[in-house]
Amino acid sequence: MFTAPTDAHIQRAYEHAKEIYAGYGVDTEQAMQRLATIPISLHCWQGDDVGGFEHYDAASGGGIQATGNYPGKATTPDQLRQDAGQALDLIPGKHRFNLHAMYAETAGATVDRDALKPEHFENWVAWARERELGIDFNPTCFAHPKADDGFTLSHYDAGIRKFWVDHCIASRSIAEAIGKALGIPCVTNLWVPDGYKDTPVDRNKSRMLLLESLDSIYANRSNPGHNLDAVECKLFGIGSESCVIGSHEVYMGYAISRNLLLCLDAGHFHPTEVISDKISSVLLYLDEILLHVSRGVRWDSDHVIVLSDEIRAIAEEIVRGDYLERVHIGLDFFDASINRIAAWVIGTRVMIKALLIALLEPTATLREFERAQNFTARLALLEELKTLPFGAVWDYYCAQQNVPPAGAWMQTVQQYEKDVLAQRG
Ligand code: RNT
Ligand code: ZN
Repeated sequence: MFTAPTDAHIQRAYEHAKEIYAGYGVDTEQAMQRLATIPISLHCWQGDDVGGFEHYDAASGGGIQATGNYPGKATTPDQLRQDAGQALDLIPGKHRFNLHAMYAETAGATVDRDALKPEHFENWVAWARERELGIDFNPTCFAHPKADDGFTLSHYDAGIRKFWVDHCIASRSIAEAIGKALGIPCVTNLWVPDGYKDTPVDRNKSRMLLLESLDSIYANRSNPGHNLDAVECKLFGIGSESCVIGSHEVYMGYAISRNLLLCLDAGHFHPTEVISDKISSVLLYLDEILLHVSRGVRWDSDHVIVLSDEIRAIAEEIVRGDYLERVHIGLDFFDASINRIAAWVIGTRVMIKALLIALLEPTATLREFERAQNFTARLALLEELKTLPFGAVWDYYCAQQNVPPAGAWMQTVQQYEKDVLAQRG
């Protein structure tokens, strides 16, 4: 079923593909070289269904929900690292790992979120250093008793607001320490679930409270060499259908006025709105942005990404706009109904593949057509490009990066499932 093509086969197919692309003026070698420099941030939470290692009796998961019960979920930090390590071994290139505060290691002690310290992430840093990974970070403002009514930074109770402000400040300090230790800046993304299930009468007050909390959190600026701060908006969530306090407009204005990064999550807008169209818009005003690449099916369902038109369009926008240095690419999907390691591998390989396809595009030619208003030629060429043999270049790239090509990686995942996942209680 999942057979590996031979090296000779990969080589032959690549030589053929290289010639075809050269005919379009595209240098496949250059595309692969560029591709190898683009890090993707793998989210730790795909490995355990956004669980974390704390044991709070919390009713609310902040409206984000992994569905499914696939056996073998990681339940300890070591298991999560082992699983993520297996996934990373099957993904070409050097990447990043995205942690949430709820993945702290407190050695059995109860440390509430406002008291978390860099030392609680030491094992993660050691692991990242060993694997040459950058780390990204997120305060966890959900799945906690103090978030059970769905409000955190915009809560009417000043004490609860302070708790979450302190947690976010603690998270930023941890991120700075991590970025400093690794010598690669951490991107710290803030998302809060705050919002109203039913129609509120005072949207303004809640948004003013959020703004006040945010200003306390970001009062001290980070050294950009250690930490970059991003804020993530949302249109609606389960339990916040009528009004999300941190809407797009709230955070767009906030990021611009405070010089922060804006995080665009592919599932956080109206269903026919796409973030591929937003990248060039928001980058008129912001230096850098963060993406949460995800796939909504009918709603913000966080399905594993596939090589869809929109994922390709996101990659094309980044490459065509020459935004690779300004766009941080993070993943944000979670599926508990399939092998979780495969989910990481499939989604991350899709993102890299989409970037490869974008790098193999004869963009200059397309741009000339567009400037000459030759939209017929533009459409014709765009359609022709869709059937060029990028798969052969992809296989060759995987081999070059010492990871299995095509479906061959699934053999490893299936073996790992038998040897490791099936042995977990
Ligand atoms: C929720 C946001 C947020 C989370 C992660 C776990 O709607 O997308 O980014 O998915 O922080
Ligand atoms: Zn997100």
